[in-house]
Amino acid sequence: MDDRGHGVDDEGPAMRRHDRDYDERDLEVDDAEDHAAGPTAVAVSLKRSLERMGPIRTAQTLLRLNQAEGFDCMSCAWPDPDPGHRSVAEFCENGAKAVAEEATRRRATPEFFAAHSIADLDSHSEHWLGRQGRITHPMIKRPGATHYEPIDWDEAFALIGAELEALDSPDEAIFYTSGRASNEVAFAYQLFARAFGTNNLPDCSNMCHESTSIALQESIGIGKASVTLDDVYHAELIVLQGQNPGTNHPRMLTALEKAKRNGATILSINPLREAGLVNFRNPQTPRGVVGRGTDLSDLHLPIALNGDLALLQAFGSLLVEWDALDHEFIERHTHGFEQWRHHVAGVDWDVVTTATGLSREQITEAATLLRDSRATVFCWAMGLTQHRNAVATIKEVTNLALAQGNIGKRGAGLFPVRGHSNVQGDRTMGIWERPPAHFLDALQREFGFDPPRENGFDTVDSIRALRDGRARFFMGLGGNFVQAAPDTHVTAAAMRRARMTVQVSTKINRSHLVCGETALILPAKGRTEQDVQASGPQFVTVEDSTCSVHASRGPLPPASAHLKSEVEIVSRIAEATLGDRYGLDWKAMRDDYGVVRGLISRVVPGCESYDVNVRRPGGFVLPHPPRDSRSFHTASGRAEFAVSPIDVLQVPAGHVILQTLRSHDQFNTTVYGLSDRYRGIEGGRRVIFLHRDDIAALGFDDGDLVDLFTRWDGDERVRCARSFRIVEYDTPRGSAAAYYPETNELVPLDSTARQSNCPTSKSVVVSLARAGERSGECPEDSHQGRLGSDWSHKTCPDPEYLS
Ligand SMILES: Nc1nc2c(c(=O)[nH]1)N[C@H]1C(S)=C(S)[C@@H](COP(=O)(O)OP(=O)(O)OC[C@H]3O[C@@H](n4cnc5c(=O)[nH]c(N)nc54)[C@H](O)[C@@H]3O)O[C@H]1N2
Ligand SMILES: Nc1nc2c(c(=O)[nH]1)N[C@H]1C(S)=C(S)[C@@H](COP(=O)(O)OP(=O)(O)OC[C@H]3O[C@@H](n4cnc5c(=O)[nH]c(N)nc54)[C@H](O)[C@@H]3O)O[C@H]1N2
Ligand SMILES: [Mo]
Repeated sequence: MDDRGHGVDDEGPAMRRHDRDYDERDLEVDDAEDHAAGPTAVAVSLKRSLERMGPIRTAQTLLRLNQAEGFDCMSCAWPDPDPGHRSVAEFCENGAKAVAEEATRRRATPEFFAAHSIADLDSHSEHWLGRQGRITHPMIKRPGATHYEPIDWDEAFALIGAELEALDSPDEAIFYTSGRASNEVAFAYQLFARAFGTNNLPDCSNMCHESTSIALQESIGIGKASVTLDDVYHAELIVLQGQNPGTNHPRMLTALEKAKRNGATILSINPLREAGLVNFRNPQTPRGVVGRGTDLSDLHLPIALNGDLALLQAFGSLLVEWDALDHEFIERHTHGFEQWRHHVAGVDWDVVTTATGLSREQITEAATLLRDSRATVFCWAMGLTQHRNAVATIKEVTNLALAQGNIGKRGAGLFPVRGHSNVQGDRTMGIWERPPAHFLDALQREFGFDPPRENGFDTVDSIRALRDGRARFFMGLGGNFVQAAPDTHVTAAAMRRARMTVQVSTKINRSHLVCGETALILPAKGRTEQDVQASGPQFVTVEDSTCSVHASRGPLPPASAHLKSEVEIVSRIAEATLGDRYGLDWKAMRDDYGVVRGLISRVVPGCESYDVNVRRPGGFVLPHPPRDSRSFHTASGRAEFAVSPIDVLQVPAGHVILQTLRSHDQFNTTVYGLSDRYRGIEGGRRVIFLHRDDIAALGFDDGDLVDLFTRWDGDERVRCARSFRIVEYDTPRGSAAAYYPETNELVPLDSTARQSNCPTSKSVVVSLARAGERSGECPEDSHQGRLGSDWSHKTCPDPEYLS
């Protein structure tokens, strides 16, 4: 173990023995599990933590995770119980894995970068890259160089400042954010971008809950959840639609268990019968350890991919027919009800049953649950947001909530469950390519400069701009843009056209290897680490899915003495670019984050006395007019019913719809390991889940190796992803699934949700061919080289899954 920045292999001889690229032929398929968590989850958490962090760091981190005086888990945006009601271990298996990933004792040092060329690194999988440990020094790839080499921080900042100043227009620069960034750095970053002169502030939200934000903003006047955790506990009915809580928000299962004990009914709507929807064995209760746990879903609708809009309209028609409506709420608070009633009353049941793959009886049974509930919470995530018709679908969820008065009352509401731990806070702080006028006005009042008023580039538009040479500078505040974005080859080629790319990161990822002419890696302190600045120890703040804002303080010494905090990095870049333009005092901001919080309190609505409120145990809750007082800041001053035609995704014969989703052993593009335990997949990731009859109809057998192809109307290019093993699975006919990011190649850049421009990662129309049979069909074939080199079969083993 060595924290001073030397490349140390803490995984010991076992790891070294198996440190070869992994062979997907070792992949094992077993039955899917019928419950989530249980003792195995605890065992896996501890095993991973001890392996990566050792016993002392494990204790130092896990006992402070999500505690009032501790640090906020970076794995998801699930809210914490009130300070008095947290358990000693207020974390989940995947939270523990996220902490272990960051607090690992391994280090990627300058010696490591000297020993591995960029091309060599690019030949490895995301999993292997992540295993090389924390980056210890700022690094640069100079034009034409084959390797990264260390660079002085001061020189790095000066280079970036000079590059930015040399652009023809500020709009040639792109400032991306991943949703882990704290409120303090997010505020400083957007202030810098706007003082520099651009609204090009895309973020991961553009690929995530953007459809939600747009839909809710238009329907109820604010793009955020209208519930608190207490509402989940007191709901009569909880609808879980397009979400896999057992893997992606495991602490939600504890809340669902509590709701069930209070008498709630759960309706799950998902093509897959995910383990976390079926049964939860809470490892903190005797029943969860030795008993059979708590059954969660009372009714499961195995809907076909993209069928939700049709389903929700059918629900609406039945509620109207049964007069299961809250007429008083509709009368007092809404607009457009009659048009909606008329529209859903005319719903075509043939279309509904075709689009959903469900029978009229199944749908009617589910609708009775809505009818009989006086307080319903609607939860959703990527299964609803990443489709062409996503915005319409989410407005339809809202229609149902409005029709039954399920907003602004206890136990009821709309609950988009966010992904990244602070993605919601980043938006609140102004990370937004389409900032509202009032936010820009507030910036102008506070700082006295004219912020740019035109909308900037979102994620997809940023790729287009880089591709077309309209942008030349890319900075990523966290994240892994190249691997998270759609249409991998198009994105990679676009990024390679940049004159300079700058990545603020903790670990090596693909976006360091697919980069601009000059590329910088600026290593940052993470959430788990102490942050001491000129005025003393600092903390940062974050906002969860339920608008609750609180502080986070890292317990560990930083991974290397050369790391800087994100606030320091951003403020130093700002200084190097703007000097003291507009009198912005960047030094004061980084010396004391309280100064940034002072600015936030004067600019961001709802954040008055910010620095005081966030210091309270548990923090404070931001205002939400529909939740707090049933007021709706829309154009009409009322909540809006929306009328949307049902559009059903047409799938040509010989094709299926593919959704690209997460395994139980990854955080987005960070692949922790190769175990998707709940779905019975061990030791590999290149699988495609298909219904038994689809496998036969397409002429294959379970276990066959296939290549996946997709063609997009807009261009004639065939996209392909090679070598996926067919796994027979309990998914509806015509609905397939495979892991992200291996399949991002297949998501066409121009295939996005209407209005929100979110890539349609959950509805890609694909055809299959026996592996190698249709070779040479794709201009850039992922088999011969994904991003220029051959890594498609390779991933690094996790020692525990071998032997
Ligand atoms: N451990 C872990 N935690 C995470 C993440 C992670 O990668 N790992 N990622 C974080 C982030 S950024 C996010 S956004 C969230 C993501 O959380 P989720 O949205 O749960 O993530 P996905 O794996 O994309 O799962 C989508 C779910 O929707 C279902 N689904 C897909 N298409 C449809 C459809 O058309 N209709 C319906 N009804 N269901 C559908 C899928 O079967 C799957 O269960 O999790 C966050 N938390
Ligand atoms: N096909 C397909 N594509 C998708 C999705 C999908 O479901 N299907 N989901 C989309 C969604 S919901 C999202 S949110 C995006 C995710 O997009 P991103 O947020 O861009 O990607 P991540 O994989 O979360 O980013 C991981 C990287 O963040 C860096 N990092 C980790 N911690 C820190 C930190 O504390 N500070 C800094 N500076 N860096 C850190 C690490 O270097 C790591 O490599 O992907 C989207 N892409
Ligand atoms: Mo996300």
